[in-house]
Amino acid sequence: MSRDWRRRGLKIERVIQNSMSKPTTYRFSFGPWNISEGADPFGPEVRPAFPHEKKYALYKPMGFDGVQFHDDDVVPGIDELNSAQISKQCAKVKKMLDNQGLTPEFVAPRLWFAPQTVDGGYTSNSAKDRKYALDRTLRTIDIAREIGSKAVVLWLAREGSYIRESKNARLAYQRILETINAMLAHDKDIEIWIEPKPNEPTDMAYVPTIGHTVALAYASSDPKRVKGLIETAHALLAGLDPSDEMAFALAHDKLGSVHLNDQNGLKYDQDKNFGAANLRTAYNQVRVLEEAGYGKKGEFIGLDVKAMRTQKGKCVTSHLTGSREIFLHLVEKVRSTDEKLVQQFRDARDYEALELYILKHLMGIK
Ligand code: 3MF
Ligand code: MG
Repeated sequence: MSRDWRRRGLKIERVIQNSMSKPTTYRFSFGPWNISEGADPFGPEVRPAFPHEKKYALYKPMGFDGVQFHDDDVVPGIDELNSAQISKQCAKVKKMLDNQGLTPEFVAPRLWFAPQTVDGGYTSNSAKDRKYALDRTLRTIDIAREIGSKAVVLWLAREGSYIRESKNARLAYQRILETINAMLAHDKDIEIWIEPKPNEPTDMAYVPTIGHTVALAYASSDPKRVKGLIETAHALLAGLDPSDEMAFALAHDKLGSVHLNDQNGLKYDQDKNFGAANLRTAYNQVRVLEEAGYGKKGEFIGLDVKAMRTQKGKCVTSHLTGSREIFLHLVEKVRSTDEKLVQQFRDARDYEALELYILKHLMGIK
């Protein structure tokens, strides 16, 4: 184990050196749900509907190359269709992606809408509902393969509890692990990226942080194929620093993707524009990604940002292009950070001077 860690340490140093020599060209992705009509739990849509199929033509002109899907974004009405019908729809989506020159980054089973998932899928107390969740997940893997995607994302929305006494938490972890192993056995190439979130819609989720995700990965039957997807807002809701969460995943070679956005304090999941609540936290996320060479193996910079309800338009996209723009500006800020100076301040343990330097650098003050 300790030798393994030494090797990993050396590898991290090599990655740091590599990433300094060849700048990464970042590729961006988002899911069609990011372009919404503005409904929230307190009111209906405020903008005219924009058809799902038309959204894909917007990606490239907006500077995005990757599409994130839910299973029913690819195959609407999935529960009513047989496997031949599902395959036919997948072929149609694949052709559309090929025509547009887009990459399907991942497919995620939407296990929080159907009546069978009211109390969770994999961790439901009902064997019948657990079977529904597993069947739908295995079908999601098939869909991912058919449209040419190498990963399935598990946002474990309702795998948690509203009251602690309602489920056996130890059994719940076992059931999540069994599901992961069944997925790995179903397909020998697919990667599983777990997206942790501490709460909402449940009171407490069973996989709230990247630490839980990484533990599940190592406990699984094929740890190399189980990784995490870190969302800024989810880490902040857990009271953690998103850049440290990313660094932890990267140290284990387990950052499959990211959902960059922002969050203003401990409240509902806001999915604000990247950098909108805390520019310094955003800078540090970019710094960690850049330093690790994230993106060099084709990983995407995924965004999960919500358009403001107040925004007018038939199809609103400026929250996405704006977040992408801020990310790229922060890449420049990271690349122009005087790392020699940072090292001098570290050596002298003068963190007051280091902090002032970083703040002035972010403000563009020499
Ligand atoms: C939930 C989320 C979701 C997931 C998406 C993919 C709306 O808080 O962040 O985005 O990322 O459903 O599983
Ligand atoms: Mg998300």
